[in-house]
Amino acid sequence: MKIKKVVAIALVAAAAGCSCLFPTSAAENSTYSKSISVKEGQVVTAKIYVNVDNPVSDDSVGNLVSGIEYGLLRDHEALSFTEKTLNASPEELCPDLPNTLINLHSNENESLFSFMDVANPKDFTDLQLMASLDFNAEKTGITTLSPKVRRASHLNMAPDDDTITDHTPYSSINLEIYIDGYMLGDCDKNTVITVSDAIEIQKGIAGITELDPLTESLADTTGDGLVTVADAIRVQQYISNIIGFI
Ligand SMILES: [Ca+2]
Ligand SMILES: [Ca+2]
Repeated sequence: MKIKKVVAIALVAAAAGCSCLFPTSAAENSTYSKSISVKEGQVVTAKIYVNVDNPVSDDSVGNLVSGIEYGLLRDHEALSFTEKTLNASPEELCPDLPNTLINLHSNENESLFSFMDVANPKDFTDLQLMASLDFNAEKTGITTLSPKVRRASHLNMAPDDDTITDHTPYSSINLEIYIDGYMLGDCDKNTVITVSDAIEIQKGIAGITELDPLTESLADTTGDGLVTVADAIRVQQYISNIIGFI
């Protein structure tokens, strides 16, 4: 009932014309997976980013998205929520989203978020920070975080059409990982990723420097439990904008 009412109000100002076009192509990564190697006692921060490309050519809708459901899958025996994250408000967990409109449901391994604001749809063309979550590493080893967009949608604005058009195939989701406050790959811990981080990794591989446990975790950008040249290459790819996330 609430959705229909909002649409009725919106229709007064909306341009006429059908907006109920169907997607014709799809982005590839509405699911994503990232492995990291952590040591017991480290704090892992996972920042979830989502964007939704413009799937609709009708200007009356544009790229405004009214709702997104997204989740993060993890092994709860390896990564447990910190007290800070457990006690955080939705506004603190999802600082870039319109307030009061986020629901968070969590079971053992999955946290599911839903953002819905039919009255104030939001442009998700650029990456948006959807949540920042802190975890305690409960054991040493490789663990995997898998975020997923379950649904991204807008309300159609055409007369007699208050259905929801699915944008999910056009959405992409990514993770930015921090360990003990340092971004994955930031091996010299100066809060920026530069070529000197790749050099630190290469020095470690060559035995010129010994990597301490935190640096070892930060250096393993591929998340396979080993520090190799592939990790340095990943840092260089990030610096060169070949990849958007380490
Ligand atoms: Ca750095
Ligand atoms: Ca590695």
